[in-house]
Amino acid sequence: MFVDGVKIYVKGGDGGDGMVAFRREKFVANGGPAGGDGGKGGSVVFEVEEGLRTLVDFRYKRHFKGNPGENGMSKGMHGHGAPDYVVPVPPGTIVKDADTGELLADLITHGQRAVVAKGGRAGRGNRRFATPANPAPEISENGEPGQERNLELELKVLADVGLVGFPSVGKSTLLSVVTAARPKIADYHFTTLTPNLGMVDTPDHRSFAMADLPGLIEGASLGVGLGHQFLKHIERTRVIVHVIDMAGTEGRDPYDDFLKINEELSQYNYRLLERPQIVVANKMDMPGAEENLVTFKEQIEDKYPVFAVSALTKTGLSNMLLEIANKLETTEYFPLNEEPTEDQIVMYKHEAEKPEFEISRGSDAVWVLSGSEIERLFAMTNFDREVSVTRFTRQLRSLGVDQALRYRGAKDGDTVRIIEFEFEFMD
Ligand SMILES: Nc1nc2c(ncn2[C@@H]2O[C@H](COP(=O)(O)OP(=O)(O)OP(=O)(O)O)[C@@H](O)[C@H]2O)c(=O)[nH]1
Ligand SMILES: [Mg+2]
Repeated sequence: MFVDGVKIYVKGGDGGDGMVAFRREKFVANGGPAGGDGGKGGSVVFEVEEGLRTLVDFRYKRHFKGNPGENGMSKGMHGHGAPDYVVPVPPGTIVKDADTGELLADLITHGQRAVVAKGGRAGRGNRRFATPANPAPEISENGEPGQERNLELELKVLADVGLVGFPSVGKSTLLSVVTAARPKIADYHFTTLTPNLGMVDTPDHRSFAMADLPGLIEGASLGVGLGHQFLKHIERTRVIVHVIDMAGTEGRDPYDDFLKINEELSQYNYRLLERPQIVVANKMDMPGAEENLVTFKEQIEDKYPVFAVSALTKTGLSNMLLEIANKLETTEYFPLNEEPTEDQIVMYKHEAEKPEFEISRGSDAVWVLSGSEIERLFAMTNFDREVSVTRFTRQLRSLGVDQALRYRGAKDGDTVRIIEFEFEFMD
């Protein structure tokens, strides 16, 4: 688990002021009160958007103010209330009052909402203050100021993928080249003492959280090295990425490494071996690695997919990431027996950009495209005219949508949906 935290300021919109006004009619000496009420101020509301994975947007924008309600008007007209200011947050966002520490909301499921700063109530116009004793009051109310608060947002996410392997095989290096995380990298054992977490964005725009777990050694299940502490982290990940130094830099045999680590995993919890495992043959840039890989593949037979990469020269990474994302899509979450402890929480700063679009599968097996850029283009297209439809499909292609759909397995004739518009996928 990692925590991403930010502090922000929120303020609900002020309520609109009520008005003091009187009717002016011909031949009526003293018209009655006619000042309308103000409108209510807009609240600041957080809403879970499941496509979001980080709080990175809040690093750039830290002030959120609801719009004020309109003031009341003469002739008894009320001011309009301001709409709520809805701010999307990722699932797993915990909202606390930064000054009191009070927990305000724990936002988990898509669409879940929390009002974090209430808009002010509207002020009443003088019409509301008329009584038999005072039929022409000159008073009105001002709108209530919106609620104001400093908030602390935290995001708690579990790693989807854990990198396991002997010390110094390049787990942290690998994490550093596929995410924005900057873990410590060095040529001595146990460089990593607590897991670092990064967000991966695959070439076809899927994302998942990856952790570089501390190195395992023989006997870890008995507590040797950093032992149990580390195996506990692995229990929390859905897919195991087993990193192997294919060059045998430290004189060990790669296949022997593979067996030993898996033995430790199964000693700790035999069910860990039921988890999908992807083997990453790292350090392929080193002499001897190619020959070792040939032997290794014969030994491992076809039991696990093997990806030959070099974290150092950044080769072979795309296919590896696509396979991990595929495995994640077909793997359930594993129930945890206990709450994570403090030592499993590490800070993580992520500056990656949001993908331009996302592809998901609707319950009716239709491919669903979403994302602000696609939705903007969609909104600007007049679907009554064929030329503009053609232009739209061209725009999608240039965003890489066609290619990504094909990657995900879309076939000619499949239905693709954007908002409520559906079309047929064709190469
Ligand atoms: N030649 C080569 N060296 C690599 C590669 N990947 C990592 N290294 C080097 O291997 C050493 C160990 O890398 P780390 O990423 O710290 O290894 P680790 O698996 O995280 O190690 P621990 O945290 O100690 O378990 C460093 O000196 C890296 O520069 C690679 O693909 N090729
Ligand atoms: Mg490391």
